[in-house]
Amino acid sequence: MPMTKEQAKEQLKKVWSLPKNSVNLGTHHMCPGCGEPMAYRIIGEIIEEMGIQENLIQVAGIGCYSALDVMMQNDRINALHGRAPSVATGVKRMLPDRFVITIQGDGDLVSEGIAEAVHCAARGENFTVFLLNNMVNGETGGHMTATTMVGHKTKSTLQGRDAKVHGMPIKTAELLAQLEGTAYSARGSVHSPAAIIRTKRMVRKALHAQRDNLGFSFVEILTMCPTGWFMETWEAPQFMEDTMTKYFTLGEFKVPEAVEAAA
Ligand SMILES: Cc1ncc(C[n+]2csc(CCOP(=O)(O)OP(=O)(O)O)c2C)c(N)n1
Ligand code: SF4
Ligand SMILES: [Mg+2]
Repeated sequence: MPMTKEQAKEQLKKVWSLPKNSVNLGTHHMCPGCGEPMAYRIIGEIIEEMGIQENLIQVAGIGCYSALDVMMQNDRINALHGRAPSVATGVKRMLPDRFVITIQGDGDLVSEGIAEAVHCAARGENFTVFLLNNMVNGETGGHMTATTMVGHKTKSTLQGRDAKVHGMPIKTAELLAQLEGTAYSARGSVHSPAAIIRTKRMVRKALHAQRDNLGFSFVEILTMCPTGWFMETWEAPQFMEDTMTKYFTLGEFKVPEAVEAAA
């Protein structure tokens, strides 16, 4: 049965009601069609749902998304490019009763800082890393990162990434799932309502894993960067559906029973 006008109004109210206590996304300065604000909103909604914003320390990476950090209603430390997981290790070890998260881009975490994430996962550090993967160094002009797909055009690969010259991209969620200290590893996306709902579940499970001291938890979130991809805003989600998610498969790569039970 089609929705009544009243039901549609109620649905829209829900869509437009932003989390109030955890993240204030009222206005921001990102490009139209950027996926990063949606990723922040998802993280903020779960922080709010768990009521942990006053007991959470975010270690921030450096990228376009850094402009959104000031809108997070939680304590925050800015780390050097790629070094957030090491800073988070120190914070969590000193303050084990706090929730500790990092939010990092692919240029930050994968190109420059993959060693940090790998060692933290191997050690089973009990915090949560969120990777916003848009396949470019967005903030510095849209050049290739270690996650750029083969054939994808960026400012430094105008003919598309060439595997012979640039090597193959890194699939971070699969990589970190291999390590014994990793409790949870998954990849979500913000390119469609269904993907957003699924990603929210992943973010919840990752933070529940941390709450229950299960070890390192990780969620990679694919985000649109129409500016860096030389695309119109409306083309980017379709590109993700047709191409990007075919290479970067969405799903969970490590979910021990304890995490499943905790969520
Ligand atoms: C050690 C170091 N190297 C390089 C930079 C320059 N830099 C700042 S932001 C950035 C790009 C970040 O890209 P990403 O993490 O993917 O985030 P996005 O902008 O795509 O959201 C780079 C290379 C830096 N600040 N510090
Ligand atoms: S350059 Fe890309 S990542 Fe940066 S704000 Fe614009 S769309 Fe978002
Ligand atoms: Mg990026």
